[in-house]
Formats: sequence, C-alpha cells, structure tokens
Amino acid sequence: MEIKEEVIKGGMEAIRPLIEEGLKKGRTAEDILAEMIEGMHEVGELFERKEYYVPETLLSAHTMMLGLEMLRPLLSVEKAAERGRVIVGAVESDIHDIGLNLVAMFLEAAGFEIYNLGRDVPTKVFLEKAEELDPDVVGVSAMMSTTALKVREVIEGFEKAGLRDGRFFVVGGAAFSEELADEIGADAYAQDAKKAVEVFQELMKRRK
Ligand code: B12
Repeated sequence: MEIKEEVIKGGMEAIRPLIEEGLKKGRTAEDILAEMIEGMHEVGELFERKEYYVPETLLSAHTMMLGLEMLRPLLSVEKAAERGRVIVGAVESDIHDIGLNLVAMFLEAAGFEIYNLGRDVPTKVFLEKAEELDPDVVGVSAMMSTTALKVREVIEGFEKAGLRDGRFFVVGGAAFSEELADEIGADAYAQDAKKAVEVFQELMKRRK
C-alpha cells in the first residue's frame, strides 16, 4: 500500500521508483493503477473534510498523473470487436483531469481510438475536433455543479452545427448523476472508468 500512501502524501519523487519496483516484482499495471485510484479517492475525502486544501490536493494530483503516464503504455490493449473513434475532454472552466485521463486510458486499453482534448475545453474546440475526426462518441467530463450545466452548451453546439446526429454523447464526473445526464440531453452516463468502457461498448453495438 506504499504507492497509495505516496499518492495521498503527494510524493512526486517517490512514486516512480515505487512503481518500477512493483513492476519488477511482477505486479500488473492494472493492479498498481487500482491502488493509485484508491489513494486518489482518499484524497477526495480529505479535501471534502477540509483536511486537505488545494495545494496538498494538487501535489497528490501531480503524483497521480506521473504514475498514470508511466502505466499508460503498459495497459494491455484488448482486441475488442466494437471499437470506435472517441473524443473526450473536460468542459470549459473545469481543470479537473485525473478522472478524464483515467477514462481515456481505460478506453484506449479497450481498443478504442482515443483523442483526449484535455481539460478546460471550449465548445468551439469540441466542434472543431468533431468536424476533423468525425467521432462515434463524444465523452465530456465535468466535476463541478457549475460546469456540469455547461455540458448542455456543448451538446447544443453540436446540434446547431448539424454535428449531433449519428454520434453519442457520454458524460461523467463527480457532478453528474444519471438524471442530470438525461436532463442535459446526453445519451449515457458512467460513474467510473470501468463502467465507461462497458457503456461505450454498448453504444458501439447499438450503432451497428
Ligand atoms: C483533485 C481535485 C482537484 C485538483 C484537480 C487536479 C487535476 N489535475 O485534476 C485541484 C486542486 C486543481 C482542484 C481544484 C478545484 N476544485 Co477540485 N477536486 C479534486 C477532488 C479532491 C478529486 C478529484 C479526483 O481527481 N478524483 C479521483 C478520480 C479518479 O475520480 P473522478 O475525478 O471522479 O473521475 C472518475 C469519474 O467521475 C468518472 N469520470 C470522470 N470524467 C468522466 C468523463 C466521462 C466521459 C465519463 C464517462 C466518466 C468520467 O470516471 C473517472 C475515473 O473512474 C474532488 C473531490 C471529489 N470527490 O471528486 C474535488 C472537487 C471536484 N473540486 C471542487 C472544487 C470546488 C474545486 C475548486 C473550485 C476549489 C477552489 N476553491 O479553488 C477548484 C476548481 C478548479 C476548476 N476551475 O476546475 C469540488 C466541486 C464541488 C461542486 N459540486 O461543484 C469537489 C467535488 C470537492 C468538494 N466536495 O468540494 N480540485
């Protein structure tokens, strides 16, 4: 559980050697990732209890990102039948991207072709990328109550530009619920990265 502890402590220097050591000892990338996610969830609880403030949380976030980057190439890519092209991004004004990156990594490992636009993505950029890439699914992340409502603007932007038909919108992030996702006109919601893979695969089946 040392890796989890380092995520909680924000041990940016310790995380890499610990992951290397774990891998050398035969642990899988998936197993290490699960431990890191557990750590990040604990950080969330500390933040909510006001035991952690932005600086501590940010250190944990950076530590988490370093770990994610190391593990990303090691996640085994499935040869899934229902693959599709996906763009994902966090809505404008939302700079939370850990969950988004996890979702992107899980989808990539499940065989999807992923374009991760990152955080704080204006509607205009979602639209430009959709025009360029013609994705089957657009995944939008929003972690705050304020930014969750902005996802509606993204979907409306697609409608106005004539880009909504023929593709699915999946939303996620701490601010979302199934109901809210429905209300803003999304096609689906997923509460975590694992569920996201199932939801995206289901949608691709529906396309056929
Ligand atoms: C880390 C963190 C930060 C970091 C972000 C670093 C980064 N690079 O991401 C920092 C310190 C920068 C930060 C800043 C702020 N934060 Co903050 N933050 C968090 C915290 C503690 C953890 C988020 C996290 O990484 N969780 C771990 C990951 C693994 O889980 P996850 O993000 O939920 O993602 C999973 C699912 O949601 C889902 N998912 C996510 N995205 C998507 C997308 C799709 C398409 C799908 C299908 C699924 C999906 O799958 C993911 C993987 O399993 C949360 C608390 C919480 N409970 O979420 C607050 C929280 C989100 N933050 C909050 C706030 C208020 C802020 C600030 C305004 C604080 C401030 N006073 O400055 C700023 C806002 C900055 C901005 N403009 O965006 C609030 C939002 C409250 C609200 N309801 O509006 C929260 C909920 C904390 C709280 N309870 O008050 N924060």
